Amino acid sequence: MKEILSQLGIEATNPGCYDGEWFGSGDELESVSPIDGEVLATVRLATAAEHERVVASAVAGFAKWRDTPAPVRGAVVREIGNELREHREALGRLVTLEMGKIVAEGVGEVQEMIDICDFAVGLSRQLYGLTMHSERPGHRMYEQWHPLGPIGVITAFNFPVAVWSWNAAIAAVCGDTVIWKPSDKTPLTALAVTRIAERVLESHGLRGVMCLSVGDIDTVGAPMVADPRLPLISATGSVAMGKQVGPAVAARLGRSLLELGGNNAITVTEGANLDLAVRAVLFGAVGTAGQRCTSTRRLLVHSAVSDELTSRLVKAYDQVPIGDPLAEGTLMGPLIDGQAVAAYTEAIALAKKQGAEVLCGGEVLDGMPSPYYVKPTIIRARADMPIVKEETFAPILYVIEGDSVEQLVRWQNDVPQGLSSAMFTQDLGHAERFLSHGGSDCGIANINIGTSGAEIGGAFGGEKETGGGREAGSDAWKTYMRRQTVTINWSGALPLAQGIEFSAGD
Ligand code: UN1
Repeated sequence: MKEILSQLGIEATNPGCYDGEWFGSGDELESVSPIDGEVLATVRLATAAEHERVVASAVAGFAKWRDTPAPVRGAVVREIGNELREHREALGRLVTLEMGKIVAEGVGEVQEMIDICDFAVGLSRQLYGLTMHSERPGHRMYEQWHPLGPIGVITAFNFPVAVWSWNAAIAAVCGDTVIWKPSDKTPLTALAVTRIAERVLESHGLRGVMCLSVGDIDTVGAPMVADPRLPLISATGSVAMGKQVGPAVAARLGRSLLELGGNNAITVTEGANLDLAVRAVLFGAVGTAGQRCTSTRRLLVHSAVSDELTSRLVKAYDQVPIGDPLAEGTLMGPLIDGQAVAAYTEAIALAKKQGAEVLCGGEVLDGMPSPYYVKPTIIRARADMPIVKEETFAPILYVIEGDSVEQLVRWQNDVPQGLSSAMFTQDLGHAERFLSHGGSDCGIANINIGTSGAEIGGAFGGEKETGGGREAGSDAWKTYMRRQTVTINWSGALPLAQGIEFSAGD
């Protein structure tokens, strides 16, 4: 543990702010590993004045960064990607230490960072605008994309490093500077990432481009959200958090990019390949201990295959190795903290009260190095039970049986969230219906692939209470830029659009 921390430049006590220099003199925040409850290190939080200094640096940094050519910005991001390659294993293990996901997933998360850096480097030469044909003679129209400004990035504990990179790598090539407020449950991974970026930024003499402000809601979160100098706030977390951030940013007519909760379902039709379905459900529902926003929370299964699929899943669940996420072979580590364990237990109790039946799991494990290890749980439920409409950030899977694919897809959509969805089927008609306008209402819809583990090349995000934001690939970059429509008149006359005549005198 000590070795990983020192390799990544983490000391016993660390300043929580970075703007080109490190500082931080506020309260001390302990980072506790969910693996064994040990304190890994502490961080001195930003005071109000220190947060203000970070914002001022990001504002000043923006004025220079926006004038750096985009491909040159891309070259800086390439170097950050290369630094991440160097530190892939160590950073992945720190993610495991601080967050509790297994090493394969910790390292996989760092791989997502590397991937988005590669994507951003290419993007830096492709920030294309359209040209339009003007209705007026001797006029040219086009649109161009300008950097937007310093942006605020609020991230959650469950993807403590990748979500920053989806925002920061894209923002950087777009010419924006970033202020990062990480989750107070995972500050060390944020420090480690910032130290990695620092080496590159410093070698180019760049200040205020990728900044960090670790602090609480009152000192950092709320001021950031209310700050008119930050034209975009990108926030990942719970629906409850989004319902605070969204209206607060809107109140100043700012732009927000929200990535909130999911209540993702896998629908399995008659004749589906159940071997694939079992593996996808297992990864989606048990992977990351059910703490992805894309985790599979509902299994909507056709009655013709329900018994077989359920019994195969129960068998697979019983064989999941639960324990130290750093150890090879472990598939499920601990939940993040006691609050998460309480949410797990409460959801199961509520489900039982609503008439659901626990098929396996449902218990907190005794005798583990911390009280945060639980059993992955399968619950037979009905679509009309209120509990199945809620996102509980834990490895709980509700199995709901139905008699027609139409009914299953209706149930899939009948929840407040709309992030990820999947159908397992060999029937082209069912697959196409699922992907049609009246099919899945989610931001992500997969066929014969589970709900989690999306690639960075697509735009990531979802609808309804998931918040509507899109980040990472495709044209998600447009949210990070300011679109400008340009019309140039080289005709020597002044014809008005829509054929309006408006002249006086001559
Ligand atoms: C999240 O849980 O906040 O698709 C993000 C996935 C990952 C990202 C999850 N690429 O599961």
